[in-house]
Amino acid sequence: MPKVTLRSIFKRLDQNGDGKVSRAEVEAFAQAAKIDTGLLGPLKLKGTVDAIMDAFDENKDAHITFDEFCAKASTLLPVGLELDPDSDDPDHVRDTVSAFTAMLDSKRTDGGIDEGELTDHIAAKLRETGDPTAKMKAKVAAKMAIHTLDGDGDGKIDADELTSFAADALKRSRD
Ligand SMILES: [Ca+2]
Ligand SMILES: [Ca+2]
Ligand SMILES: [Ca+2]
Repeated sequence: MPKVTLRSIFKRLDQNGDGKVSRAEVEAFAQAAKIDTGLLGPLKLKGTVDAIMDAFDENKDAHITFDEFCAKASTLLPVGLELDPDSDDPDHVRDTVSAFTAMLDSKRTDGGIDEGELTDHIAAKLRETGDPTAKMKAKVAAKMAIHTLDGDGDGKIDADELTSFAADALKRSRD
C-alpha cells in the first residue's frame, strides 16, 4: 500500500510540479475533496483556502514551499489525537493512533475512520467551544482530512495511513 507521507501529500497538492503550492492549487485540492457543495459552497471553499494559505504560507509570498508545509504539518493531525511531540518511539505513535482509530471507528466498525465518523468526532470537539457552526465546519474539515490522508483511496482513514502520516509529521516538526 502506498505510504502517506508529507512528500506524497505535497506532490498531490503541487499539480504543476514546480516545487511550490499556489493558491489555485490549494483551491483545486479542496474542490477535489468536494467541500464546495450546498448553498454555502463558494464560502466554504474560500474560507478553507484562506485558512490553509494563512496557516502554511509563513513568508506570505502566496506560495507554500515544502519546508513551509513540513513546518506546520502536525496541525493536519486529527483533533483529539494526543501524541507526545518529543517521543521518538515508533510504538508510541502506532499504539496511540491505533487506539484513536478504534475509538472513532464506532458507527460502522470496519477498521477505518469514514467521513461520518470523523465529522461527528470533530463536531463534538467544536461544540465544546460553543461554536454554533460546528456541524458545517466539521463536515468541511472531515472531507479535507479524508482527501488528504486516505492513501489508498477507499474513502476512509485506517491506522496504517494515519500512523505513517503522524510519524512523518512528528519527525519533520522536530527536525
Ligand atoms: Ca505548484
Ligand atoms: Ca511561502
Ligand atoms: Ca484508506
